[in-house]
Amino acid sequence: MPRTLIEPQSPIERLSILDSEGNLDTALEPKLSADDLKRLYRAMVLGRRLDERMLRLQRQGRIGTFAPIKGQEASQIGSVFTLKPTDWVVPSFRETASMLWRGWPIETLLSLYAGRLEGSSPGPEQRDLPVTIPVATQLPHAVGIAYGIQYRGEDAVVMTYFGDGATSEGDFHEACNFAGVWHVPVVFLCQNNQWAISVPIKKQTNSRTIAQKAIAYGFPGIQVDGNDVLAVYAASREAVERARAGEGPTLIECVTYRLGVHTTADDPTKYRTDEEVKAWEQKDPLTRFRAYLEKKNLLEPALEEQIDEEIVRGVERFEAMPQADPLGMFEHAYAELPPHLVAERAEMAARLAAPEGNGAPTEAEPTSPPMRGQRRTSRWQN
Ligand SMILES: Cc1ncc(C[n+]2csc(CCOP(=O)(O)OP(=O)(O)O)c2C)c(N)n1
Repeated sequence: MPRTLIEPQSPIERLSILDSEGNLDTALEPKLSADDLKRLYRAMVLGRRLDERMLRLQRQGRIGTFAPIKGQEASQIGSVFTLKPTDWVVPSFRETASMLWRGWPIETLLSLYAGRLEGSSPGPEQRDLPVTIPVATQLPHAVGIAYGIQYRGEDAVVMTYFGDGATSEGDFHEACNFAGVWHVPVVFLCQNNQWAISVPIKKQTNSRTIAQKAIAYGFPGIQVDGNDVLAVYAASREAVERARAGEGPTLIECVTYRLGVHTTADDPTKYRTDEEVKAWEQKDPLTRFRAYLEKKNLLEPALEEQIDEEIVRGVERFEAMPQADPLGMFEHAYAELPPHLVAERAEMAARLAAPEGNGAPTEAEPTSPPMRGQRRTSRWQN
């Protein structure tokens, strides 16, 4: 029998509309109203300014570790902008700008990073899932929600976010596989920011693009300039319309860059060069879109001051909240706590109840044996 060629289902397009030199492809320019363009820019600036403020709050010890978004505002806002409130958003841990757009109050977002449960509770009408820390585990959840939408015949789509690193996880492939088989209304939005902590994209995949992985699962994939909000918007709108029309999933790869630290616990100077960062700073999504709006005379003079004021009010509301209850960490993971956690909770409750200074660790015998695989500390060894 001869060898024959099987054509893959679709080639991979790359979309760019407004490049970093300010060149605009007018044939591809989306028809957005002046009001929409201003709303897009405002949301990107809010994402950037809150991110900068959060970094300072973290350095002052007023919030804990978080993952900054600087450089990824166009990927997040260009995509989330295409959704209706009745659609679903399933984020990873770096979607502050998308979440703000979806109506998460600033104080609620901050409270997550201060250990408060509210930070993981969307409003009653909000069709959003909370931040997901385990990489890629949100993707099968997104497909499950999309399957539910299809099963009930609802008019809604799901947009789920993840990074380039997530595409190495089995969860990504399982989610894409079932999304393709079931033809469900889900948009996979990959923010390829070049690094998964210290692992560069070239060590993550040997594929030329992440977008092409969609072909294996039988649905369209597209690569876009993730720092070009117009391109992200155009590709997302197409994908969302397709999903809404019952034409199944799409994978969008936004090629972008994380300009800052992976999280506030990370030091990127250990693994990437200043030259690389500087080159990407030249492609900043905000500068580019600002120049585009300037030409259209759509820049609002006091916008940044208004946004900063909004952030100040949000931080004030956050700081007026009571402190998180440390015992809250024992809730919600297990219906019935395993014995070692019952012991830990009792120990912590005793420490919290002790008068100041008396809650320090003691060399006393532990109240429960270590779990299998748990490392023995000096306390266990006594
Ligand atoms: C299942 C799992 N493995 C490892 C980690 C530790 N971890 C946190 S973020 C991260 C890299 C994620 O990279 P990517 O998916 O590209 O997203 P980015 O942080 O670049 O936005 C890793 C390995 C984790 N949170 N979950």
